[in-house]
Amino acid sequence: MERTFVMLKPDAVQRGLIGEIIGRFEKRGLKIIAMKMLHVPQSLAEKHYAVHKERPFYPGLIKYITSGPVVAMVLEGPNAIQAARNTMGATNPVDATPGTIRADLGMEIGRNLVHGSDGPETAAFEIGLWFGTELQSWQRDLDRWILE
Ligand code: D4T
Repeated sequence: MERTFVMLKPDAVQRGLIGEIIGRFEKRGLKIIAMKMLHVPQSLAEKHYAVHKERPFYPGLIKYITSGPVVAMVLEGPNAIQAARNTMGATNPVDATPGTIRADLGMEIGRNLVHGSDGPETAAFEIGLWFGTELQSWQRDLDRWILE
């Protein structure tokens, strides 16, 4: 079992797409084991996007992510990191495959609706940063019909 961090960005919340987007992860079979809505403090945004600090888009990215509430969650499942990223689609919605969240609902990279961890180390870092270490999974009775 793998865990990944996923965040619905402020455009997803403002556009009333929380249910639509979470529904796609949930229906696919990724299990939500933690979730919260919050206004991202500047300090958390800077820690989350520290790897992009020197990039030209960094100031706009921080402004965007702190511009309104987000919905942060931890998803669990086999290959959860890749499964979530494939459900989201390419970073730039114009390159994303139809059927993915970003292709179906987005237009530009600076409003790409959703974030998902890009690897096991990033996932561990981001889950710790946003939720701490005390996460508990739960038994889903449907699992035997979703997972072999
Ligand atoms: P996130 O981190 O939001 O899930 O996106 P990705 O993992 O798919 O992509 P990323 O880390 O390369 O980019 C982080 C974030 O920065 C925005 N961005 C990125 C941007 O506004 N302009 C750019 O040129 C790039 C490369 C979008 C996602």
